[in-house]
Amino acid sequence: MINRISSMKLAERVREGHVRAIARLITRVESGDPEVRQAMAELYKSTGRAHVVGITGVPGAGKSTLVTQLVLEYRASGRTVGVVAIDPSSPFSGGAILGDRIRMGELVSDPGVFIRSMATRGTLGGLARPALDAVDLLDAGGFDVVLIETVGVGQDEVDIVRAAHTTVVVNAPGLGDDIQAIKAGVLEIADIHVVSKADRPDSNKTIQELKAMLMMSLEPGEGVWRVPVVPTSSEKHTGFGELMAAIDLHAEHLEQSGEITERRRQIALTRVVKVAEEIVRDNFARDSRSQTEELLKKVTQRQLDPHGAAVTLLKAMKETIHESH
Ligand SMILES: Nc1nc2c(ncn2[C@@H]2O[C@H](COP(=O)(O)OP(=O)(O)OP(=O)(O)O)[C@@H](O)[C@H]2O)c(=O)[nH]1
Ligand SMILES: [Mg+2]
Repeated sequence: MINRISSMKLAERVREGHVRAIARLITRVESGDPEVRQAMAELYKSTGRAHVVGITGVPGAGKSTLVTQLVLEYRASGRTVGVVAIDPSSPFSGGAILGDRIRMGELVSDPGVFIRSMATRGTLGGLARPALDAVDLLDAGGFDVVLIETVGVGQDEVDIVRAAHTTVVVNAPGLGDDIQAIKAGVLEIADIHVVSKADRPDSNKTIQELKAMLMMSLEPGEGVWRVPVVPTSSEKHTGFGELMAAIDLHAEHLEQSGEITERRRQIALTRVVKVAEEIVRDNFARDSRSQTEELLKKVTQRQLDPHGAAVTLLKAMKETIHESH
């Protein structure tokens, strides 16, 4: 392309808070553009300021609706908000996506809000890297809070919320008898539970069940975070202020207890491992070298065990991984 602006130049603009530059770099990150890596590495130095909130729950739990309402709360409190939504049900791409379409209209024209929907299909490798790169871009761009919406199904999606400071699990009433969070394996990663659609008569049952469940897993002791259950309703416009307050309280708890250090370490670990996994998977996928085929044949014929083959391949890979990967 003629006169294509470099990613480094765009990174500079991101740091100055230009949202167009954020949008363009997210697109490059999504397309796996190798030129963007150096810019992302540079930008990473300017991250670490935003409070990152992961919002997860089963399909249809009410996540997108909740995110929209929460964005409005943050704006009313004077904070800027970036949203990265991994929204498979979204009929849109790269734009506004969330539940409450009419109120979304207000948000789209607000420079204190940036919303990006990311594709779940057609991306090379996993979702985690582009999604977390997008979070970095919003963080470096000066957004106070970054919300990540993902469906709580699948390892990649769970790993994305693991890279958040505060994780909110959304539970909807009437989606089955069991607590969905347990089924989806996200009960224990919740810092805050939301029972959405609290205008529905069956929501009380869900609230009670969740509270009972949390009582059982309660750790004794002072200074331990007590996972709250926050009912919300977008119909009645209730609970979103309480949810924002609970997130703020959790952020405060992390700081005051010193847990933030361990949380940051955990986030760093998740991210490094995710990228390493992706690099390895990528290399395997594109590696048609005869050595791979040779090794696979040996494994099939029981001349070599899978572990031995993996170690051999990883050693060989070391030579071919580029910085810009
Ligand atoms: N009654 C009621 N319905 C709600 C509420 N919040 C969301 N809904 C409805 O629940 C359905 C799912 O809402 P979404 O916000 O799209 O849920 P989601 O979790 O983002 O869904 P996916 O992204 O597809 O996983 C929609 O039909 C919403 O209108 C609420 O507070 N009360
Ligand atoms: Mg959604």
